[in-house]
Amino acid sequence: MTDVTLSPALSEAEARLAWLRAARVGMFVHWGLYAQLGRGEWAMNRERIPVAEYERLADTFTAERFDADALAGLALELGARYMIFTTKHHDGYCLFDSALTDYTAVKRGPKRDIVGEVVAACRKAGLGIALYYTLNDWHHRPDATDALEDPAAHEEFLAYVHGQIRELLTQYGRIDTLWYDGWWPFDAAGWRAEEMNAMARALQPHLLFNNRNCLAGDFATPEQHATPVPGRLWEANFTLNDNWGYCPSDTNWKSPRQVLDLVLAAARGGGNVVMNVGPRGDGSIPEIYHDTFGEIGRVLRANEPAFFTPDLADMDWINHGTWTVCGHTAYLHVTRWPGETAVITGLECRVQRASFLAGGVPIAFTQVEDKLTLTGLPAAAPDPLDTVIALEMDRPPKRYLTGGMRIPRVPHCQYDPVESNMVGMPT
Ligand code: H79
Repeated sequence: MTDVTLSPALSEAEARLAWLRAARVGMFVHWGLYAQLGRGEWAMNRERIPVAEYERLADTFTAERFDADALAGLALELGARYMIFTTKHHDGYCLFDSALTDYTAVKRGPKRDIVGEVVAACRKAGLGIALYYTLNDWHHRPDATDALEDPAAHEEFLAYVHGQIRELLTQYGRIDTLWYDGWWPFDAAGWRAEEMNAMARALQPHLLFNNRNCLAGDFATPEQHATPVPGRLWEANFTLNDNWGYCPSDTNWKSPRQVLDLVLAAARGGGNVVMNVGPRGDGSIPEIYHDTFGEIGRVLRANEPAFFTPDLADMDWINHGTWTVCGHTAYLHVTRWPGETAVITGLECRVQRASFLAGGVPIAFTQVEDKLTLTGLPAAAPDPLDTVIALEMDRPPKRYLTGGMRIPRVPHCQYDPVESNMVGMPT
């Protein structure tokens, strides 16, 4: 049998992917003409705004308060290691300089190369750079499906899309990731996606691709959910409210606790999480992003090893929160502070040392068989969002799946997840 881990092609792909695997957190930015309408990034489509009418938004798009350095600063506040920026969303307006259209921020509107500014700011801040580029385009080809019956139109559209990808990868120096979106009018053959990726990688050999041009790419992109994809790097992307583009009526903001839970889900399951920011039409950033992202970044910075873990964590059923795992250490993320005593049961490993990760102060404990009791803890949570306790074990941390109520001598059903109806469950 061939050992695939030794295949040079695979190790080359893994080497390319290493920085993204280690990054854990990214920040998405959705900004374009739609931000002026303030009804999300799909307004043109959902409201059937005619192209000629929508286009006029380019003339009032001044970017007066758009500051790429402020955006990069926000990413650092979040603890993000990279930024994904919308160079063009489905509305077709390009925030980069393109020789293939006049519908760009350089020629119409602010008369600035916004993508150039963002790339420079990310580079200065030490952030990885991912360029979001939608293939579908409601401006250039409002109904792309008609191209399927018109080979010449299809060719013209593909030349436009491939040509713009070439521009993005030649005009701004090193780009780390190409983040496709808007694949649905065509399949991989319809986009000539193999050729697209080959051209892109020839231009920038280290470049990573997502999976949204109908090819597998280097990583999966679950949208608005953090479902691990076994055996692959996955990067889950989320809005902070329910819209990617600016939408002031949408006040369904996630709390810092909810965002932290997403980061923890990623850290437990070998994935990344990307949080979106939707600046206002003038480019300014609503304060709530600073407030929420700042809380997350504070916790990440204080507990780095507990979030940048390479190992998958097992069963998540701990009274006081959850854990992440690195080698023989379990990082107990206490998100529900129990007071002076904390109990964890079901351990199939022995604790050798317990301490607060931030500051390193040791914690007294006893362990009887599977049951660990931490004592002498402060009455109130040192950090109410997440206090991390490092538990150093004698082997890789493992818990029994039923949470340690008992170690059964006979097989029985697992309690998580409970089926909606109990049909098929062992009795
Ligand atoms: O940029 C953000 C969204 O605007 C974009 N991806 C994130 C990062 C996105 N665009 N579309 N989608 C996500 C999924 C939309 C799918 C559907 Fe449809 C829209 C299903 C039904 C309407 C398009 C048209 C696909 C099928 C029919």
